Amino acid sequence: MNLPALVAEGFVEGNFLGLPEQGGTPDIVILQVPYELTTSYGQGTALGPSACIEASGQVELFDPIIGEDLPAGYKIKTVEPWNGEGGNLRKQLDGISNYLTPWYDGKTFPIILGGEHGILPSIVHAAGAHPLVNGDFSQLTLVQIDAHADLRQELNGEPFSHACAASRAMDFGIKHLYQVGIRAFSKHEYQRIQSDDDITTFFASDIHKSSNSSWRNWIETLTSIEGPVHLTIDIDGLDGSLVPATGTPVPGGLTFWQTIETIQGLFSASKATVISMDVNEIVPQKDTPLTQFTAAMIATKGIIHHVDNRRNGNWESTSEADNLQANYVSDKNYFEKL
Ligand SMILES: [Mn+2]
Repeated sequence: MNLPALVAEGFVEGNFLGLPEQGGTPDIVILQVPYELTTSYGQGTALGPSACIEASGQVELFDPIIGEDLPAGYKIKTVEPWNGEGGNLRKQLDGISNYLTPWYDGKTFPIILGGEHGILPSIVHAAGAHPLVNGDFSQLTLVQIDAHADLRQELNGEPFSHACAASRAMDFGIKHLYQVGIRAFSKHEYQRIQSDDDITTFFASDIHKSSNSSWRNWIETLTSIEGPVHLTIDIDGLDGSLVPATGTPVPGGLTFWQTIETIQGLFSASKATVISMDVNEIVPQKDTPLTQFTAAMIATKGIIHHVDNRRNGNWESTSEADNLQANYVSDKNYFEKL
């Protein structure tokens, strides 16, 4: 990539948006999980997080939603990437979870860059440490933007494949799974979507019909969510033309603005607290940085709306964090024991 055209004074290479470090407890952390083990088609998700951070140097710091440049008085920290330790898949999943867990203290908003979607079970496990979840996963809602339902029980014998990410998240007994953009799924996944009361899916084929109200229903559904929420964005949920380098680009997905409206709708839900988000399946595009730049813009929108939530008092967990977190200690070897 060429030198950033928007280089601001104090631009720090390797930091998200080039923002310099500040001392003290960060308000927002950018976490990098360059994990790639089971990706079935394309390759390169391990290089995705760093490519996204490099591309973020081109993203504008100003957004009219908060009316000023980021960091807008908040501390945004880019954390060293997960080191890849493990030895086998389940130990790696534990390693990822242990890398993420300290940031789920209710004081900091984690934005996780992946890496293949197989990291989702580790994220959900780590989210158990958040004061609003406090080990009770039935409090936690998951909102998923994706092309694929990710509801397979296993793929090629592997239950922790990226194709099973949502299934493994459901295994924690979460409150509800909302999906949008879904357009690639097996017969079994379709049947589960139809029959499981804990799953609500908005198919891409419906949201793009100009004659029906599916899209408005989706946004209204988001604004009615209550309690702690994790937002997981598989960038292949966007139309393949926006993210052509991702592992499995699929035509007919969300437009960029539908993705932004989804983020906006969820963060503005008055009874929900978005405790974290991830942007995954990022693969560096060689000929143009479009794929990683799209991911960087989406992650930046998450920062903007989180800042907006803090200003509007919709980040309620902080005052309770010290009392509640002591009650629950997450198992550092959870996946290994499964
Ligand atoms: Mn996925």
